[in-house]
Amino acid sequence: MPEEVSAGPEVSAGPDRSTLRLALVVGGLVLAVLLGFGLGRSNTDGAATGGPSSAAEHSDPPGTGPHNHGTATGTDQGTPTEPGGLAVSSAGFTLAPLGTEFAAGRPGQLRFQVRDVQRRPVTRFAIVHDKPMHLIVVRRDLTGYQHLHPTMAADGTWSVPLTLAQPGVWRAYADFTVVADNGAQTAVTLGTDLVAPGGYQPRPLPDPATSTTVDGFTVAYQGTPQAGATVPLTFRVDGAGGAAPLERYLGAYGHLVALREGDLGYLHVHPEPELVDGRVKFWLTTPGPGRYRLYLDFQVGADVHTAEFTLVVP
Ligand SMILES: [Cu+2]
Repeated sequence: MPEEVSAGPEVSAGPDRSTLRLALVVGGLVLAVLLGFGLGRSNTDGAATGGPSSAAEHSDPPGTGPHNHGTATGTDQGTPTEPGGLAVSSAGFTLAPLGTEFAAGRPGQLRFQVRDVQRRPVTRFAIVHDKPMHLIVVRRDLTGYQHLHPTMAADGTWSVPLTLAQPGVWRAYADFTVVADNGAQTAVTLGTDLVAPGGYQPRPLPDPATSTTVDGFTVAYQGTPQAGATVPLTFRVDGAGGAAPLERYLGAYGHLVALREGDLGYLHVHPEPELVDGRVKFWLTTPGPGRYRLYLDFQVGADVHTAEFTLVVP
């Protein structure tokens, strides 16, 4: 009896302790599950998107979201507005140039691969704006802009003739969309430096303007970019006799690239496929205050011209 009595409190205390233990165990499990879920989710995000800077775009299933050259969309999902092209490796893909040195002013050949996490060259790319690969090259002072379309060999090696006109350090951006075995598409812009040895004479960025002339055309834009926002920009192109007869180029009536001074971040631009009131319309995401250089490619009479603007975002 004493044992039972003494056992009584033990027994009555027993359930409390085991309840407590159970609670701790269950709580621990819940915590572990939550933690695992969180880790799993962030891993998935990292694998699918290459980091927070590009989450929105890469989560867009093919054809469902507006395409954006660069990385993230900033319009509808409240997503990050960070520029692309700042890294040689992102979203599990690495830009691997086969040679980065060019003789200034002499025709050369840029060759590169896009490699996956297993270092295998990627060979499946989606056609975006009429091309599977868009290559932008510009000197680090934002001069010498070129927009090229390399061709890919069966082994995944891309090549394109390239001349770096002046000595200096140049930036090359590979803007592409990889197609995975399951059909999932990942849009990435990777960047790498190229060099042309010699005396580098950097040029100051031209003054800001919303109008410029190129090859006899006057190009002007309307729109007020704001830090951290996506806003419309519309461009009008005039020739000698008024509005120039714009032709489709890369699936739209123009192709716009915007680069940030300082780090040469590659901004996100969404083109509208059709003219709007005779104007070429884009949605531009500017990540923050600063100076930017805009490059508008447009085609008239089967020739492509590039109008450049300096933009200051207060
Ligand atoms: Cu292109």
